[in-house]
Amino acid sequence: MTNEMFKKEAFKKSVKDNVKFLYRKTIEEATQEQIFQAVSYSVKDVIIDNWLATQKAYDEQDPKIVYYMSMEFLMGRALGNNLINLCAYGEVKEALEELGFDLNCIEDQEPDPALGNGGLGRLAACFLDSLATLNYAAYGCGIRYHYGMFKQKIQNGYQIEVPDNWLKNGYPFELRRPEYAKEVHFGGYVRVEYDPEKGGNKFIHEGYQAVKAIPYDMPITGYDNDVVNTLRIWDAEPIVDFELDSFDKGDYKKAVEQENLARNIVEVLYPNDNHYAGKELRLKQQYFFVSASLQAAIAKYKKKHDDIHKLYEKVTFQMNDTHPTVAVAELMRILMDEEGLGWDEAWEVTRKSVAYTNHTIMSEALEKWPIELFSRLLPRVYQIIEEINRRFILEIQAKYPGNYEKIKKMAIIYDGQVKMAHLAIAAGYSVNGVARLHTEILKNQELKDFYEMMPEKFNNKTNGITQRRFLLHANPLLADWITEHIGPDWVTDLPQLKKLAVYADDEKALQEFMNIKFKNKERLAKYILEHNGVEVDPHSIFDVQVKRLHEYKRQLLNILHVIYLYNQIKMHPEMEFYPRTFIFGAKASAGYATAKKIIKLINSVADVVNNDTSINGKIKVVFIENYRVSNAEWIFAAADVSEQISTASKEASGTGNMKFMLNGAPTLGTMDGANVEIVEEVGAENAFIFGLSSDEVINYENNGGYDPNVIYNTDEEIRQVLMQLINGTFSNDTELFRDLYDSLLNTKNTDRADRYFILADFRSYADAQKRVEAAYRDEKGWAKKALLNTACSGKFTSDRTIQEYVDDIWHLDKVIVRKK
Ligand code: GPV
Repeated sequence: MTNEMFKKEAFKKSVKDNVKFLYRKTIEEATQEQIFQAVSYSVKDVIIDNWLATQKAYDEQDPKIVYYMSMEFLMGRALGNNLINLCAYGEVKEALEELGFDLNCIEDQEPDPALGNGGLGRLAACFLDSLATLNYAAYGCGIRYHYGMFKQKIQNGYQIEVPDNWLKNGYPFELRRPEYAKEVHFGGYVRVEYDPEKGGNKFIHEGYQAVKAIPYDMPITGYDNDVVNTLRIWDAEPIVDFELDSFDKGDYKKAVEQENLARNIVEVLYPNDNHYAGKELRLKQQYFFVSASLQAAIAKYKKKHDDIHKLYEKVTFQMNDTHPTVAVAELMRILMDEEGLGWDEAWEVTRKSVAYTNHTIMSEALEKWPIELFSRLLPRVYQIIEEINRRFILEIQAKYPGNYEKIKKMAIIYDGQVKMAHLAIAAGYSVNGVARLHTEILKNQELKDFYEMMPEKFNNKTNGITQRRFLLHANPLLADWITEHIGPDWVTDLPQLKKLAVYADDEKALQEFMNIKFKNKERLAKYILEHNGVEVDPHSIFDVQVKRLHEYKRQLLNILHVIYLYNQIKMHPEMEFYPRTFIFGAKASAGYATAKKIIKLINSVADVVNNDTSINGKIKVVFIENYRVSNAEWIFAAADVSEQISTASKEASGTGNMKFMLNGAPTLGTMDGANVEIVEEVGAENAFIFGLSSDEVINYENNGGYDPNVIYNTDEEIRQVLMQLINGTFSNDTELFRDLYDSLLNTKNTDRADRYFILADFRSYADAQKRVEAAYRDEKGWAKKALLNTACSGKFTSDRTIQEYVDDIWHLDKVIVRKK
């Protein structure tokens, strides 16, 4: 049911009024960007009504609220998504057409808010969409970075990072809320004082630097239910503008420091994915948004409730990885120092209020802060962690008397470091992994000791994605086709897609399904031509790997295999080969040299292969610049093959895998993360699985690795590929890819050769790729596989994931919003 506002004439008038009001221009004079702003304000008008109605409903019904605490929210563009969720996309498109504008182009004016790196941040965004759609009261809590994920340019094959000033023209979908500002304190010292009233000690934090946290709210619209939740991201401002006063008092230095702190703290998102860098500013960011968010949550609770002991009945905090886990100690601090609770009371409330999600087993991602840094920056919070640690060690000792190994492995503070995951697990009432296999590895390997001590906390929540963005908005042709065949309910009930399975042998349906895929491939081909200057043939197989660049994700395996195919075609020009377009898209963390070198290699291989006329265009390699949410939507819709080829055990879940599946691309992958569950849903015959199992990988790792040189010495074709990295085939500089070559064969720069089992899996991968080609030649057979992938993707909606969080962890109440 659409709002009156979206009736064409009313909407057109509203847009015209906004253009006049905002820019003193007529529609004819306005730029596309100005039209985008005007349209967004018209849409925001409607949203604000729903926002108010939602707040009112929450006030009246007093539901339990989840606060999803995350350093990252990779929202993607809001305009199109809001129109989709308000069920007004079609009407607005038509209204704009009548004004002479193309909604797609207007959407394209919006900066892509990239306040996240990759999967973890995008998951947070999908969760907010599902929470609103399922009528649950939720806040996203995060940081309003002035610069989000950098913009990637490719120059001469190298990644160049360009700052992404997403706020440059003002962002229409945010609302500054200065009335909810909070103060956050850093540094200083703790003074202990006897408090006769309490009959105990009082801890007073003094000499700190203060920063003002100002919330900006972004609306999160539910699908067709009038719910509008809030993503609250915090900006920092100096407490006082520069004061001569403090100069006189000799506090000049401090006044300047305080101002700099405010300026620096929210400046930029750390571009690390699955990697901990240990920077002090990062810990400042964490504490900054966690403290502000907790203060706001408690203030909101206290408006309606007077017993702080029962906070957990109405409030729950989900910690998205260890990044916000300082929340455990900060909540203790607020409860004790500000609310006056004793330790045991505060601990009971805290332990019932916080829950933790683990997103990786990669050891380099584990956050461990040096005591020195931590205690200097957050002296009172550190004191509290020491006490939590002391008591936790007593518990370990009580359970395992005399077993000092356990303490060494499980303590929160050990070896001069504060281990954030241990803090989260010791305090949290729930610890979850993000796919079944990942959770099993946590329980049996990485967090085994914790699992044995407190098995009741551990649970799995397999990730999901929102079909509203990744099908309804991303792939309108397929969305319409699905609705024609099974009705529209899949938009909020994705398992309905199963009904498509009856068309798996229906030639007409299969033909239509593949025609849509072809149109989406044409759309992507056009994008690639415009943005990369490379011509690709939509009749070729679109074989796609898009995700962050990381060694464990093995883009290197993919490109080495491309080299191998290229060699085969050159050696046997008569060989049958179905034309293939290998599409890559990936950002590398700015400081991750190996990852950047792999980008260069992909582009160098592309240069050679794409320009070698002797192979008749049978292989094309494309590196899509600046992969992000907005172009991802087009890429998923156009993919034939979904590359999910991480070293088994390393990818906690993956979520791109689900987006490909939803759009009808079979998985070519290892038995890793959620791939396992994808294969379970769609059937092994509709996927292409290869490689070592996670058990095999872990087994090798526990026994010192394996020897890739055996493969190198016995497999001539693999050896040839590796030699080509250092013999000038892809670069005149034979040293350029030497490090990549070395990383595969010797221990020069690492402790283990081929850490990610690329050579071990190479043959098995090449074989799976052969099976892909054979399957694709069978047109009907392939169409059936593609369609069944869509049909079987129902499990992977984030609606399901969120409902599981609600049922097993959060226990929220549904809220109905009715507007007058
Ligand atoms: I830790 N993930 C991420 O994107 N960034 C991180 O810093 C960490 C984890 C990802 C995992 O790598 C994916 O496997 C997973 O699907 C995603 O988090 C969401 O759970």
